[in-house]
Amino acid sequence: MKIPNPNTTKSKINPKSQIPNYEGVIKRYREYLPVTNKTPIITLKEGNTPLIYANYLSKMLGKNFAVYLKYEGLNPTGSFKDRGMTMAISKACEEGSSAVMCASTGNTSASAAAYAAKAGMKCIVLIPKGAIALGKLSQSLIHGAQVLAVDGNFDAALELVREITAKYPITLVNSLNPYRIEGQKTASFEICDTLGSAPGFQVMPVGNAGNITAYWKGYKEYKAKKKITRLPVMLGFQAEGAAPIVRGHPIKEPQTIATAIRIGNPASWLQAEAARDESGGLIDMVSDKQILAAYKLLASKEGIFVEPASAASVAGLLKLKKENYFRRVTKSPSHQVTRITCILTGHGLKDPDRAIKSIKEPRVIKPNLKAILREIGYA
Ligand code: AN7
Repeated sequence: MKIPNPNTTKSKINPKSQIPNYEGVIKRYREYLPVTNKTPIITLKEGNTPLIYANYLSKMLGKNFAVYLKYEGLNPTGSFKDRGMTMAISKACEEGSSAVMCASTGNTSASAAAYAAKAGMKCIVLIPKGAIALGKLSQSLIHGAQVLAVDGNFDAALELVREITAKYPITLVNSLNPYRIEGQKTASFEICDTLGSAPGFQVMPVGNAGNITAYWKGYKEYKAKKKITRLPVMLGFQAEGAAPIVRGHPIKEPQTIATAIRIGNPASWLQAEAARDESGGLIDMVSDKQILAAYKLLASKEGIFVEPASAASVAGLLKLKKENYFRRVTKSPSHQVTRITCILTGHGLKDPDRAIKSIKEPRVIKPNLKAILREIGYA
C-alpha cells in the first residue's frame, strides 16, 4: 500500500498545538477547571498526547474521510485515567484528605496509586480477583497501594467502595468523583486545539462511561466558549459480553477479553446516553473477535500498540464503515474531508499476555547463520 504524503491537507495538524515547557493538563487548561491558587497541583505532566493521522484506516474509510488516533496510552501511567487523576488527587490534597480509594478494572488503580504516591497519600484499591491485566496490577503494587482482590466483579467492588467512602474519611477517586470528569474533559480540548475545530465523529470505548461523559462535557464547554462552532457525533462501543447500555439492562456477569471494559452496570450510564442522544450518535457493541482484529490491525498497520479495550474504538469504526454509516450520516458537502477521531485509551504493554496469545510464539532456532538465513528467506 502506498503511504500518503504526511504534508497533504488531509493529514495536516495545527502547528501551534506544540507547547514548550509543558506542565500537565491543569496548568494548560486552568481556566476551564475548578482550581484556585490554593489548590496544590499534583501532576506527572499527563496529557498533551499525540493525535496521529492513521494512514491505513483513512484509506480504508475511503475518499473524504481522515481518521486520527488519540494515543492516550502515552500518558504517564499508560492510560487516559491520568487526566482525571491529577484533578482528583490535587483536590483531595486541597481538602486535606490523606487517603483515597477506588474500585478498578486496572487502569484507574494504576493511576490512583501513582498520583497518590506523588502526593504522599494512602491509596486503597479493590480489583476483581484474577480479572485485571498484569501490567496494571504491577503498577498499583509497585506504587505502594494497598491492593485487595475481591472475589467478585468490578460492579460489586465499586458498590463496596461507594459504601466505605461514604462512611469513612477516605476520598473516592472513581469517576463518580466529579473532578475526575473535569480532568478527563481536557482530552477533547486537546483534540480541538490540534485540529483547529471539532472532529465530525468521535469513536471511543465505553466501560463505566466516565470518559464519554467527560469528552462530551469538554466539547460542549469549548463550544459555549466559542473555541469551536460545532460538536462531534459521539460513537461509543461496549464489548458484546459487557454491553448493558446497548441491551438496556445491567449485565450480572459481564464477559470480554477486554478486561478494562468488563463492566455490567456503568456508573455514568445516563450521562453516556445523554452524550449519545444530544450529539445524534450511538452506543453500539463489538465482539471480542472484532476487538482482537482491530487490536492486531492497529499494531501491524498503524504501528500503535494498544490494550484490547482501546481497540474497541477501532473495531467500532470498522463495524460502522461496513454498514456504510459514515457516508449515510455525513452532512458535509462531498468535497470536504470529514475527520474522525478514535480514542486509544490505554497502552498495549498493560496487557502483554494478550499480545502473545494473539500471535504465534517465536520459533526456536539453532544459533546458526545458515539456518537463520534460510528461515528469513535469504538463502
Ligand atoms: C483502557 O480502570 O473502569 O467508560 O477501573 O481502562 O470511562 O470507564 C477503566 C476503563 C476504556 C472505559 N479503555 O472508560 C478502570 C476502568 C480503557 C480503560 C475504559 C477503561 P470508561
